[in-house]
Amino acid sequence: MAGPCDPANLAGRHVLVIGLGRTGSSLTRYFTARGARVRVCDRRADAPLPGPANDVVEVVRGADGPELLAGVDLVVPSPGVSADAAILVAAGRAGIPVRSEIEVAAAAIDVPLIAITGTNGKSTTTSLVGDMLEAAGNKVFTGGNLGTPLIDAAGGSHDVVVAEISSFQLEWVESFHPQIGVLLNVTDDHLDRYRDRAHYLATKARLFARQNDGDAAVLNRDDPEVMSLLATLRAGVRTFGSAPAPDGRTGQGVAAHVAGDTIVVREHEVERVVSLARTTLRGQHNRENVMAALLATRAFGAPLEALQAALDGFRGLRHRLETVREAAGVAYVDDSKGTNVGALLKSLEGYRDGSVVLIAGGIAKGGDYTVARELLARKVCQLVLYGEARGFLAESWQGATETTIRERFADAVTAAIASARSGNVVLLSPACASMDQFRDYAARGDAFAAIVEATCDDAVARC
Ligand code: UMA
Repeated sequence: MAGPCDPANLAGRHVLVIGLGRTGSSLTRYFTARGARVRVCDRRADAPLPGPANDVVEVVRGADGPELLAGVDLVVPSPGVSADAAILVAAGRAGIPVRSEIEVAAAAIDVPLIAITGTNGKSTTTSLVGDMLEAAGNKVFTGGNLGTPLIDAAGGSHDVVVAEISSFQLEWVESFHPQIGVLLNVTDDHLDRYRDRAHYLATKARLFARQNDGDAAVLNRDDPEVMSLLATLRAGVRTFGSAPAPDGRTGQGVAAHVAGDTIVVREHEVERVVSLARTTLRGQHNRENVMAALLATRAFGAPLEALQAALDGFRGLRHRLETVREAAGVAYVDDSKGTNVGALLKSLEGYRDGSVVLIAGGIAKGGDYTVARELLARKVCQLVLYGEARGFLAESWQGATETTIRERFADAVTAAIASARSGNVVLLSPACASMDQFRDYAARGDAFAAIVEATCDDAVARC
């Protein structure tokens, strides 16, 4: 039965798109190209226009209230719009279908879709899967929450689509159906938007809801919350973990584990080995990302040699433990994309005890930040807190280590640089969202790099 997003039935429909960010602009292009009339709104009066004015697009800026539902027969919110926004509640009451952008996109994508979610590591894993499938000779669209909206894959000539999927994007899906789904891990995040952790996990689990026994679900065996979904899945399950899988926990007999400097992928009776010797991806969390990528790409049928070559050539992501400068024995590392406490834990684990000057702060995401206290005490010699969450973080981590507090980000970075000694790492791993002082995490990471560059250049010039 054709759903409200069926691309063949869009001509003449009246669609309301909420949000004029990346998602809203791409959706507006997509719908108008298929003959729909679009009203696109944004609560910000200065939101960017989606393109030149024309007859089929009505742009409303400075409003996102229920009055905009008049005459509309489909609503597509941007991921940043919360499900309890008045306009979405009113749409529900009026019986107007609400669908997320990924649902609209998936209805128009007619090649295999690999969807990757989890609290942390999904951008790295998505990029790695994209690179691996390209190395295997495929034309690949790699995007989604990573940056390029999934809807941009519609109508393209790809062999396969690889998408990072956030919980926000899974809020309004009914028939979203990836052939290969990956759930990396679940830790506290976005608890300012979900009732509790169970609600957050249930939202992530919607990734698998439409899968059937011809599909693959890739799960982290070491994460009990991820594994709690096992009984609900219809897809063939493939798991990864730090130790070999005990019998009976791997579904179809396909699993991966770490063995020294290698990953062993066991496919029924056959074991294949992938070397980690040449990869720049460090730390246990990256081993998990690599195992997930290997299982997803093997489920797609990619040959091992191509996967190894892509892994060896993969250089990691911007703002994800990215070393932006090394000077006077100090490394400056931008992990601005680490916007929750789980990401902070994973990043800190990779460093020597007592070596880290940590910059954290921004807007806290809810949840329990005290879980980081013990690791902070061990790894961090100087903690510099900034932004809206500075008081909350200082309280959560009280007594863990020497702490400096600044309101402005730039002042925090300057204080961190001043306190660093040879052998230290100045690490921006904020554990919080950036939007109190920046457009997004990338702008925060760029600001960090710019201050580091200017300060180090200045120091060199003074010598
Ligand atoms: N807006 C309203 N009303 C609201 C809420 C927002 O009008 O109630 C407007 C805002 O004023 C703004 C626009 O909506 O102008 C922005 O929409 P958006 O926040 O959804 O941003 P997009 O530019 O469309 O980016 C989104 C994702 N953003 C979020 O999920 C918050 C991007 O993920 C994603 O890369 C992009 O779609 C393409 O898929 C970013 C992110 O932070 C990286 N994601 C979260 C995360 O990774 O933790 C989930």
